[in-house]
Amino acid sequence: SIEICLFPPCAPLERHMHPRGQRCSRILREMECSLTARDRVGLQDFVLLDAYTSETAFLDNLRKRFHENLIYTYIGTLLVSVNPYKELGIYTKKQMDVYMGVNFFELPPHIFALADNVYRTMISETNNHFILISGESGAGKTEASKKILQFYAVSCPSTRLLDNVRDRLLLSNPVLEAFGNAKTLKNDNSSRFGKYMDIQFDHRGAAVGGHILSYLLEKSRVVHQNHGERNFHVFYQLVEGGEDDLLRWLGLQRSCQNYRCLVKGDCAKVTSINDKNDWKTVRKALSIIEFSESDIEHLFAIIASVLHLGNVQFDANIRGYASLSNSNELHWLSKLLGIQTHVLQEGLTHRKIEAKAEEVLSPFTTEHAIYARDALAKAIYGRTFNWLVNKINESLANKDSSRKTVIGLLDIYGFEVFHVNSFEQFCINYCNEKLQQLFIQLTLKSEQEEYEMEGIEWEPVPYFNNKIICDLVEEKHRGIISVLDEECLRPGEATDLTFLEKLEETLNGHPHFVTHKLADQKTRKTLERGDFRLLHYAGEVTYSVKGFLDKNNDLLYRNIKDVMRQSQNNIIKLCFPKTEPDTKRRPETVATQFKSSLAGLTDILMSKEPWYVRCVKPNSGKQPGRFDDVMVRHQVKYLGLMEHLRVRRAGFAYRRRYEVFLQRYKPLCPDTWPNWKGTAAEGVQRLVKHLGYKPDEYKMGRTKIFIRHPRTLFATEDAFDVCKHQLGTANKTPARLL
Ligand code: AD9
Ligand code: MG
Repeated sequence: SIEICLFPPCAPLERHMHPRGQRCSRILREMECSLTARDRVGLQDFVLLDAYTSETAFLDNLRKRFHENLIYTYIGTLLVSVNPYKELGIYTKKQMDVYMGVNFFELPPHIFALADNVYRTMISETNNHFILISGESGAGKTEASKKILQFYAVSCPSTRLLDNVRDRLLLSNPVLEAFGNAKTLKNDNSSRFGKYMDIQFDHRGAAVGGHILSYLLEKSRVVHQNHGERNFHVFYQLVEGGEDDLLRWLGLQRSCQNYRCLVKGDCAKVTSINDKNDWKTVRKALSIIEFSESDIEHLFAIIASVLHLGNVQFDANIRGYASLSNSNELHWLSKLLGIQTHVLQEGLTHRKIEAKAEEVLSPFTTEHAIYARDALAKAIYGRTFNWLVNKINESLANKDSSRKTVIGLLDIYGFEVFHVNSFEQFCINYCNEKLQQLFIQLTLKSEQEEYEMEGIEWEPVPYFNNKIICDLVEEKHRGIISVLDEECLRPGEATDLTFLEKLEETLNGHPHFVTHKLADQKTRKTLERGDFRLLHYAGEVTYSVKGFLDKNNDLLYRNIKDVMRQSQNNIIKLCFPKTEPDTKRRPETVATQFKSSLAGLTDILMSKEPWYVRCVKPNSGKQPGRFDDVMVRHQVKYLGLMEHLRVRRAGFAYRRRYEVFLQRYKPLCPDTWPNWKGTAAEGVQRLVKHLGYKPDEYKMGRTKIFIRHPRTLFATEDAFDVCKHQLGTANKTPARLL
């Protein structure tokens, strides 16, 4: 079988293929082989693409590589990754070793190369970095972030003490995925929360701690799942994998079919998921992250109580009010939450209202009771999730106060469009708009700065700026969130439909907003009356306004909170503290909280050096080997990859620090080989003169050489290939060969 040559001195731009197990013999003839391979496996850096403005050429290169199982390609230092939907065996310890400490462009593109480069830059420049991983749902963001973390876990220096930190960092993943990921129609392991993780390193480069920030968990999934989707993994894991004794203690039966909130989407079993094994992993991880046995018990009790709560049903009594149909669930809820039965029962069927100076109990209708039950289930789960993140953070916290540098990993839910889209998709897609905006600001800004800093003339590249869509969502007074919040302030009067009307009034004529009423005749046919459509950077999404007000308010009746405060369950006690902020003051709405947390995230990221992984989904069927041209072309467009490439190529395809360039190519010139005594810039000047670079082919910046065309570099590389071979066999002054 054939493998790509990984022999270090082999051509760094494109490795040739040779029989597995055979070492590269580095003979001249192989240069031809290398060139054919280049043809077959495509270019590993789009910057080297001659037809760099052609989307078709871009796509051809990506496809060619994909079919050779080469899922990674660079645009300069940006990594494009195409989800292979199969195991490629490229993440082994051996592969990690290959990439450790090797120059970025020396080896074929890989997520490990990026991780290694970020790490080494952080060490050498002692500054903070972040890796922004983006792409639509199912494109491979979470997998990429896990690979990066695994790479650091293996490659960073470690001691026995640090091994603990390393294990906890790694094991926080299965735990958070169990509680925060779920099967959706787009992805069997879809992240339903946003995650930003700082990995902290000490001055020796050892990973000494970490911190996780989580963003808006899609809580509604606890009580409702669309057809073909599941609740959060942890529920299925517990029911399928929990030990008999544990299930007995929790009052659970070993069948997901018994729990209403697990079967709404009618797909409790997923072939790609082994809930039983995953349970074992999570169970073990919790112990290693140092959750106490009592915390673990209380945590399991909460998961079980959400399942029981989902089975609570109500009947209407003769006066039409809700009463519990069955006392069995109540019994278990009471036991697991440590709340007296009658208190729980009252909380689930009544609300307290203030009438004059008194508080009176007002019974719920069944419909109201179901609403309150679901709100409680969501609140319990959502707050427990936050508790979990805090607890993991405690365990990852580094006690030592010495100066640390960090690498932040951002893995957020990807852009998603379903048949019906609601408030959750609105928030998720808004988040993706914000990240795209950040990407645009940072890439264009940094590129411009680089040219300026190096004193190189720069030509701006036109691109679509999605700021207009971010503003449409978040602008004060006239943005969608503002209008929504205003409607939420009119309880009793406002409805989802009045919200839509307000939107129509405020946003009439906006180029990225359309509704049935505002649309032209042709578009109108594609919209329902209760819909609004946003023209996102990544495509059109039609949102149904149904539920927007409720979900944005996310209200939990005060008396049910009081009930929860009586709980003997330690976690619930912390989640429903006695001294919750003033209940009279209106809490911030969900969308507004999300907006502020994203603004906070932007600030965090802006203070660090950015790196990018752009993930591409090759087909919508989760199939290996299928590259859907239309779908990929669309992503290449909206991810702004062509613009990014154009910006990178604006004038110069390739740039390298003088020291690095000289170090690599110095054998090509008798003046610089074996050692150059002057400055690196002078050495490079001497070198390129010797190589016969024409004046318009390159520019000397302050710290880097900029090369206009890839072919110049190819020629240098080819010369270098020959020279290395000659050096290896004859040890002669290589320059004679030129
Ligand atoms: V979402 O926005 O959270 O819904 P992600 O995170 O972008 O989405 P994820 O990383 O979960 O997608 O990848 C989806 C699935 O694709 C994984 O469960 C794997 O089965 C598959 N995948 C992704 N990347 C790779 C890879 N590098 N190698 C093999 C992969 N399989
Ligand atoms: Mg994910």
